[in-house]
Amino acid sequence: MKFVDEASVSVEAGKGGDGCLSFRREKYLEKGGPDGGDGGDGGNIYLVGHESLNTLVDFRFKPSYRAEKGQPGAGKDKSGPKGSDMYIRIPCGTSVYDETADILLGDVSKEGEKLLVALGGKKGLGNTRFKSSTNRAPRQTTKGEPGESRSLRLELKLIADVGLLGIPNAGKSTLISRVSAARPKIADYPFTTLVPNLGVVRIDNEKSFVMADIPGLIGGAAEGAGLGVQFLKHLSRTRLLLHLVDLVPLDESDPVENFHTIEKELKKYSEGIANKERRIVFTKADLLGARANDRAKELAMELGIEEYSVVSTVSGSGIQDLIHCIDDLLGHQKNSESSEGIHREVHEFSIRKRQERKSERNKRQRNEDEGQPIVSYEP
Ligand SMILES: Nc1nc2c(ncn2[C@@H]2O[C@H](COP(=O)(O)OP(=O)(O)OP(=O)(O)O)[C@@H](O)[C@H]2O)c(=O)[nH]1
Ligand SMILES: [Mg+2]
Repeated sequence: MKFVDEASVSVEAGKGGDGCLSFRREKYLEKGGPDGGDGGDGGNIYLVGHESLNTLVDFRFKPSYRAEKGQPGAGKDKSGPKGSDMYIRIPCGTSVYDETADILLGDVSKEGEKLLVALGGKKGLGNTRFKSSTNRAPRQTTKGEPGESRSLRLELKLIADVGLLGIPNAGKSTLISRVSAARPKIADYPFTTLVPNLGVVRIDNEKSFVMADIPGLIGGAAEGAGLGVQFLKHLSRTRLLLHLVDLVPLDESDPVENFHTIEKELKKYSEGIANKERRIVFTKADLLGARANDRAKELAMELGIEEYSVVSTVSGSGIQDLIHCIDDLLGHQKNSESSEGIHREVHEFSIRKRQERKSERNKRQRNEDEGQPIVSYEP
């Protein structure tokens, strides 16, 4: 399942209506006073949260929006009607950024929550407004102001209860395909998964949870190595992380080292995510047969952990136990962490990274302009 989770949208609020220049004309009244009405304000643009939506894909087909303009004023002191406000529906959980200024305008997280993204232009004033004791026949009016226009970037973080973590090839996609209807690509080479996958795991008729499979992480992921960092943000709203550790890595790497690599990246990326509750899941037990449990115990001791699961997605061993364990952990967990804080942290991290990349690009550009070789450049 391809999940579109970023979209660029341009919005332009309505222009304000112009003020009117008019004088009263009545029978027996040759020179009536001014009676030009004001224009109407331009329409605003709001984004509104809708629970029934879960993708930003529609914005790929309609990326620009314009609200109605205010109507001009008229004689007889008639004001022009205001332009109607425009409400654009977006999925709950969308973060809205001003793309040019690179600032977060807000998060829309609940059904019906509104976020003003473009303010309608102010109305123009009719000449009635300029009447004074010294000027009884003003010809002055003002024009309606243009509406605010912005380029927005929308980001939808996948809302999953459980996130899967692990190095490439750890068996994340195989696990989600075993326990849910998600059918991601599975293969014995690293970085098979390129986009996150979501799957609904059914426990019984009434209970289910959502699991997210993200691309594998490698050392340096927090600095942008591999596919890591752009997908770690998807874990910011999960309640539980499963850290999958391959008992028998294909590349003969050390499972303990692999475990620490991922943990280190999480800490570097966000304390909030690193502090989330984790369950360690040793995978591919079938490859060790009867020795799997002993090996898992050995590794757990080395890692200093007491609670863990051992599974094989090939034989199915340990899978049902794991699902019930997740159910327990989700059930027992109260909203202990402040997800607000985590979001802010993740957001600040992304901005810092973007700024670093931008200044690096500028530096390179300057070097190229000056015909100088780049002395040191770390991607
Ligand atoms: N024998 C055995 N092989 C497994 C098991 N789980 C996964 N595999 C194999 O391990 C390889 C990698 O599995 P994936 O599920 O693609 O791994 P991943 O963690 O999603 O990898 P990336 O998407 O690259 O990060 C595939 O060849 C799977 O068939 C298991 O329980 N037993
Ligand atoms: Mg995968």
